[in-house]
Amino acid sequence: MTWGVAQSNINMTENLKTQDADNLVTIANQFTLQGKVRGVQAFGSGNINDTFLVTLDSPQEEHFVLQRINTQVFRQPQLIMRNMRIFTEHIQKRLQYTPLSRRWEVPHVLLTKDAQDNWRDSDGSFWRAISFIEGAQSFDTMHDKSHAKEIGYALGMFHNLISDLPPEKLADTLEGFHITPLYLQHYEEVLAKTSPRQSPEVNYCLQFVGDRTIWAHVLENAKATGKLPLRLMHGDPKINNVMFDAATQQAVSVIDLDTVKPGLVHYDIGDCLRSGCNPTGEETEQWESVYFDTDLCQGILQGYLSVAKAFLTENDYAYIYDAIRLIAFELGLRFFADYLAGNVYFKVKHSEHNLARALVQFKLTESIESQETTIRNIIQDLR
Ligand code: GN1
Ligand code: MG
Repeated sequence: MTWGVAQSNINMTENLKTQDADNLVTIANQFTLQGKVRGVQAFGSGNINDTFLVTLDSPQEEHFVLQRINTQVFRQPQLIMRNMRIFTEHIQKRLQYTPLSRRWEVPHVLLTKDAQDNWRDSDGSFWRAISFIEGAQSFDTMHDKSHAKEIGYALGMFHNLISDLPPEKLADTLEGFHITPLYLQHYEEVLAKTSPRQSPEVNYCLQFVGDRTIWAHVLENAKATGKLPLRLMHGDPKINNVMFDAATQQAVSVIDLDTVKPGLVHYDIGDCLRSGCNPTGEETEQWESVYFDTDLCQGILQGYLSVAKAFLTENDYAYIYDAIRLIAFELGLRFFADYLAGNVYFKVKHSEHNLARALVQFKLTESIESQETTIRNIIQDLR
């Protein structure tokens, strides 16, 4: 799946029951300040929130993105909106004073007719609207090395543009997010309450996690001992959250900004690489053929460092390999724990979906581990 209207075959309100579609139009209308809503369609492939693309008949604004925030996950959705307004305004100002020589866009929050940044429907659902990056699209898997460099550039540019905003200006919108020891603790609690159906796949996962519990503290230890500083991060810079200009094929935006908050840039570097260097994609069912492509890794890091070198320290480089390995492992652990818990966090299409996703990430972790020297050399050569 891709984000971007250029590629999608828009059949207005397709897949939505008539009543839902009417409701969605009513909700979209709250955020429509000019023109009329022509249609609302399900959009994207997010695992947490529900996302829709609204099409307007206004020449000034053709589309916007409408989302229902999953408040089981984001308990204080108003903090997301506050954060988003703070950092998007910060970036806009920076770009105004020091314009870039190429296209770069930052999605912005759209207000309701009452100038609010969210709207609660009669069920209490939390709705918000974000501007749409027109003439752009995203991809679930990497095409080639130049695509990889652009992905890296986009993450570096995103980090660069928020690097002078003090981390404490933003709230923690999702406590424990990317704190691997807390995911381990949760996993152990879930395990204590369940007796998973035995299978070679489940046993593989149990063993895989068990063998890595001590090492899994690596980034949190580095944070606690001051080796890695708290900075602002994106939180979810996976490959399909980078938008590409449909004509130039250059990266033009990083979207999905709900988890921009204080953290480690290493979580982002790890997440970007674990998603970008897995040529089969994270939803593949062929988990046995999953591998980590070091050529794409070189491309992403080259693109990233072309923008991020300015703010990285010696220690930052020293932990990049661990970050790549850890975030792949951590996502596998999160999927596996959710499978054991009965699929309560990530949306699933079938009951074994999270197990399949966990196997993909663990296989990827194995591939990263088996290429440690190559990956460390790539990092060393780019410094
Ligand atoms: C979730 O909802 P989505 O797809 O943007 C998750 C990320 C995972 C990702 C894996 C808040 O993101 O951490 O990396 O799934 N987001 C949250 O695809 O947990
Ligand atoms: Mg996300």
